Amino acid sequence: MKNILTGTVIKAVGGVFTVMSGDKKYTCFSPKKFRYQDSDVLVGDKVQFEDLHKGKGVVTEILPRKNKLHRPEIANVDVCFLTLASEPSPDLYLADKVLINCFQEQIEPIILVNKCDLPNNALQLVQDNYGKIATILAISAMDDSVLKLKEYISGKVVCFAGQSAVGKTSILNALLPDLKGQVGGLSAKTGRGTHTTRHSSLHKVFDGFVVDTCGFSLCDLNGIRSDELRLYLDDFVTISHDCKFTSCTHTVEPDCAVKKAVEQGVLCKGRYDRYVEEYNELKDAEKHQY
Ligand SMILES: Nc1nc2c(ncn2[C@@H]2O[C@H](COP(=O)(O)OP(=O)(O)O)[C@@H](O)[C@H]2O)c(=O)[nH]1
Ligand SMILES: [Mg+2]
Ligand SMILES: [Zn+2]
Repeated sequence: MKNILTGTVIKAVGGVFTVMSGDKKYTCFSPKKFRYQDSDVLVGDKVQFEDLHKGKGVVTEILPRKNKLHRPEIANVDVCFLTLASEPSPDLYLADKVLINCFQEQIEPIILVNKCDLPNNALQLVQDNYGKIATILAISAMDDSVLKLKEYISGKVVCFAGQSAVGKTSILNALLPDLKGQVGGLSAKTGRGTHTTRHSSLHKVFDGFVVDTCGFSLCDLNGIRSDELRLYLDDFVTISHDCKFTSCTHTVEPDCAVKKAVEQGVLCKGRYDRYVEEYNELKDAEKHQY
């Protein structure tokens, strides 16, 4: 009788996969057939594997993926910690893009306002802009407020996103003291282990997994058309049921509930203005395509 187990791929180097099942790690190989499909085993994959002996195994099946990020190449991301701080001041255009991509990939965004040990004027700004569409946590990588992240990591696969120098690597190091001990900390430049591998891995934290490389592909808008951008903004979608036209882009149309909400101060004006800018940018790009 074969002993088939289920686990999560936490590391992939040169065709050798580390699979975590319960609290045990297995060194697994994947049969050649997976390599010729576009479905080679990825970090984050939930797989079935045959337990051979002495912690070795062979992958027998890749379970269906919920999503797949390209940079880093990771499957099944559940949560994104979008990290902001008052210094450097928040790039809300970037934050908008990350939130749109999260919505598209079915990733739950949690906004971390980091560096709250310092005087902080970012929290209010972030609440005004995103309070209706994401959970916002005030933290500092320098104290034990990172423990607040426990309930959001537990049982999930979590990646970080956000602009440079907001403290992503510092928070990771606070969550991963073992990793710090093992590899001398993560490089501030790349967010990767300083002398381990070039590949992204999952690290067990609080009964969940954290990706050690920032989710760069969440930072660009790819393949979203101007006329569907509005569908990725949850707060706009809710309000838009009262727009006169169901296809209202909330820009030039009359009787637009979104524009009305902005005038009444119900919807953040900055957020709306950025939407119009992003909408026009996408529209311009589409014009140049044909
Ligand atoms: N005061 C304070 N400084 C922080 C905090 N988190 C990060 N930093 C500092 O901010 C700088 C950038 O941090 P880093 O983790 O490299 O940011 P990353 O580029 O987002 O990975 C470093 O000098 C950190 O020491 C924090 O919570 N409080
Ligand atoms: Mg970093
Ligand atoms: Zn409208």
